[in-house]
Amino acid sequence: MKKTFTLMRARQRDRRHLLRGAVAAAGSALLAGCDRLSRNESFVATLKSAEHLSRAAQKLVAPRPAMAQEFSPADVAQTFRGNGSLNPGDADYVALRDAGFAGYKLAVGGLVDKAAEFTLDQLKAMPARTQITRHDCVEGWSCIGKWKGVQLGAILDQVRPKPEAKFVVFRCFDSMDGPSLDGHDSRYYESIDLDDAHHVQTILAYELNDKPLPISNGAPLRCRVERQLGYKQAKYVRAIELVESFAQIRGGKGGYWEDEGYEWYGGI
Ligand SMILES: Nc1nc2c(c(=O)[nH]1)N[C@H]1C(S)=C(S)[C@@H](COP(=O)(O)O)O[C@H]1N2
Ligand SMILES: [Mo]
Repeated sequence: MKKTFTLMRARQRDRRHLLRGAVAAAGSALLAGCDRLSRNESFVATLKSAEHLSRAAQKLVAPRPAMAQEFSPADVAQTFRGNGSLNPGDADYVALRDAGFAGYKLAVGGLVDKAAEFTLDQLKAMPARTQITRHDCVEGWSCIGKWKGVQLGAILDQVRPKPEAKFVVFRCFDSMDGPSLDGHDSRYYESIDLDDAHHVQTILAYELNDKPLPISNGAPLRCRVERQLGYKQAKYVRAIELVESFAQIRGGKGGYWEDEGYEWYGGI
């Protein structure tokens, strides 16, 4: 048992090394833009293999309180690429968007002592965190952006999750099969555990590169959970729900892409 454990740890260390090596080899100049890294095949391959690092493995190689790397303003890409939904056509979203998101409210509920709603102004009045980080999409591209938002932990402190709450589920506006006429729910959703929810770099961002979050990047509010891959970064967040398990939600795997076969823990 001990031997297997050590071997496993050594392999995981190698993998992390590979990933770090590929990033270092790409050089910080190359990191400044999107797409450029995707031309580096070994980087893409290691990125894809990183998706399979289990949560336990990631905990071994880097304890979760560890910070994701933060970059300098010079590293920020001119334009942050958009991916997945870029402008939801769902009626409730369109109505909010057309009113400049003035009527937006983030609903936070589920297994909490004190369910609450937050307007954008209320969220912006809370202490803000700004961070320059690299977004890594499994499709093989990366992009560095400067995000500003409120820590998810601060919101949780206000609603007070019940002891049995284990996960935070993000409910998004955008239907992945297009707006539904028959009640079929294909809206994007995601989930993270409470460790990641309380991580200092886990924020609900309302600004990207010193401007209001663009629609293509998830306006008015999107999650940044910096130690995980792109698909975990829920855009167009409509509501947050504290749950004990996500087995009863949709496909039961904890997220739109997870239901399609992606790993629930998209660690990098
Ligand atoms: N609501 C929602 N969130 C989403 C997606 C989406 O289609 N809808 N795509 C995910 C994927 S795969 C990526 S890579 C990032 C893209 O974020 P960006 O558009 O800001 O680049 O958002 C993630 N979050
Ligand atoms: Mo992605």
